[in-house]
Amino acid sequence: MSRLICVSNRVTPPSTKGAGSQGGLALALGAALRQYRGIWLGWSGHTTPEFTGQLTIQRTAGVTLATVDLEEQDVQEYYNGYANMTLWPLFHHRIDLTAYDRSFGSGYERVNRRFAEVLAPLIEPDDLIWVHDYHLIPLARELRKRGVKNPIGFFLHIPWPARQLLVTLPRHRQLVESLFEYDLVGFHTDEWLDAFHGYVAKEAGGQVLADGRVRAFGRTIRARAFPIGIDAEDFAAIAGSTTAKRSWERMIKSAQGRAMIVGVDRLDYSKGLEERFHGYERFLADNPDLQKHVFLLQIAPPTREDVEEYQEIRQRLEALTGRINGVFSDVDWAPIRYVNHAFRRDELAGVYRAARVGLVTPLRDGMNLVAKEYVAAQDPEDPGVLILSRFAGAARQMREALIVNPYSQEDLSDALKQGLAMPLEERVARWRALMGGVMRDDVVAWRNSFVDALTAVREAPLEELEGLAAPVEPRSFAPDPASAALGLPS
Ligand code: GDG
Repeated sequence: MSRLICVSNRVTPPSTKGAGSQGGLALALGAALRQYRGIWLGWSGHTTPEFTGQLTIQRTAGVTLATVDLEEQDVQEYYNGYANMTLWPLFHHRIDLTAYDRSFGSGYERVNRRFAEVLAPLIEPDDLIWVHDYHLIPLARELRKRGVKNPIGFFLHIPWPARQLLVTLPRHRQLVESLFEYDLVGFHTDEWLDAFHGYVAKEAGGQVLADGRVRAFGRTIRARAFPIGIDAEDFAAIAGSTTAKRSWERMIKSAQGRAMIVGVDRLDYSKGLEERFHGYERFLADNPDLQKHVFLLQIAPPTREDVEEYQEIRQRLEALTGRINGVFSDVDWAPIRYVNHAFRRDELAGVYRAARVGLVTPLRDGMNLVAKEYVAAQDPEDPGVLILSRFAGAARQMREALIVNPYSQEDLSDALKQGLAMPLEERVARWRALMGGVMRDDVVAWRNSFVDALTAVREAPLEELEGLAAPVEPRSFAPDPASAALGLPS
């Protein structure tokens, strides 16, 4: 078996089970790499006055974690800047929040060079290299410049944007061109893949071939959808732990017979929290008889607190929670419990299990792992109902959820009413179908399918395949529903 070298902005030791809101990527990758031989490289989270490229090495369960410190300016320009103020909002279709500063772009390039500088000497001829997420798109180009010939794959954990929005990015061509230094590029869903194809065919003048290859900028790569899953077995085990049971009991006791609706999200504007609260408010107003029989528990640990938009959304949510609670509360009941800190994973599992409804309503989300965790934590005899935004990648797989348009308060209100009233038989039938998918398409299946596809690159280099497949032109591109929601032409 080849050694697998993973690179992502941050790394998390695979055994981490406790509190934290590291986010989906770090958790999933930690699980994917458990019991795997390889190296996982990333930023340490610390700064140093001057970049030295000195690696801190930690060995755990077969995986070598290698971390490097960055300079303060790197963190400002690459992480807070280009990654979180440019690419994140743009790829989530929030061009109103996107910063287009040149200094961010040059910091991003510099840090990608720095990652390549420290990584290149570690690479052995048989290694497979797997780069993760929008922080590191140009990394393969920098590695190729340093003579690395190994298969290199890239996985994007967030959506690929509609080309009409991507072109607002200065140097968008260079960014996409650098993706063509990879051998394999993966997305969560066909929808994000279609959007990528759209850019390639219509903006870059490239070709999308019938067998999954994509040709542009004088290079041919493979691009495919690899839907990520959770570590379902592990999560089910966590859900059965003593801590999870205690947390479940605590929730049931404090609910006092009321039905709990739960939301768990990093505090991020892409997660649709304000729209969710407005939808819930609408539900309360539409259903006065149900008001005191329900409550919403929203867990929203803050992230990226150095970025202004994240401070602002926190303030807005606090104000909104205060207003809704002020209007609807009684002396013995408040409609929203809003919690701003992270829980341990096992506690979270107990909270999910105690909730009659899991409310997952992002405005745009690569996949969304909370939806899958909610399902995995349910009691098979008395499962809750998942309400899921159609704009989460997960909606492509989790068809048995109640699928909603999170922009519509009425849609949310109707789905809450339907979910809370759903008979046991229907809840069980929907849950069984959802749980089958969560167990089958788990994080190990995701890792295996990506690594197999990357291994195949070595076995059948792309040059040898040249000319085997005819271009599929013109390709019909499925309209991106999020673009449609924004009124964009498809
Ligand atoms: C990115 C993409 C894609 C949340 N609060 C707590 C906590 N969490 C954990 C959840 C879940 C994770 O954070 C969030 O994962 P998501 O997938 O929902 O979202 P992102 O962080 O935005 O992840 C996303 C993912 O990458 C993987 O590719 O699905 O679309 O945006 O695991 O449980 N964990 C703990 N306490 C909390 O309070 N312990």
